[in-house]
Amino acid sequence: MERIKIVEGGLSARDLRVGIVAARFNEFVVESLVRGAVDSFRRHGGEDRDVTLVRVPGAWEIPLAVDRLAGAGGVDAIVALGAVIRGATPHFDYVAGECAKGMSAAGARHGLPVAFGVLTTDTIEQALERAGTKAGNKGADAMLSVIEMANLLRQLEA
Ligand code: INI
Repeated sequence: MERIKIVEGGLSARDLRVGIVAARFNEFVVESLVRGAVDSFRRHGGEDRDVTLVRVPGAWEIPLAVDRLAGAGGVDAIVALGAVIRGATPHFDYVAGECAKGMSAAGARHGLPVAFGVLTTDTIEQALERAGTKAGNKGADAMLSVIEMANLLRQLEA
């Protein structure tokens, strides 16, 4: 193992520029995710002036905004935040599925780390648990994953 070259990204947000694309739908939940993501960025050494927050109506609209933001070239990584909560109709499956597929395609198209911080839950309670209560804050987790990935990509380019 000593001879294996290990490449991994660190968790310092110093000198990183990040975009946050956040849905307004289920705003009560999503705002907690946004707060968690920003807090995580600051705690890891990031500066507020290096954060661009883009708001969109709902999770369905996230991929297009991620694509444009990534294409504009001003950020090193993007965190997508939303909450899709299952209702009585199949609407959930379309919104959650297209949101996930679209944002992963946008990340791949532009070679940029994009974190999937979109909650997909059966109930509002499950969403709240993941937005800063019992099960942590998935916005903070998503931010950590893009910090690591952005640093990893820098190392792989060097
Ligand atoms: N958008 C969400 O972000 N979460 C949801 O739970 C949701 N539900 O359940 O309908 C939702 N719908 C709106 C959708 O994202 C679009 O904004 C809308 O369809 C207009 O294009």
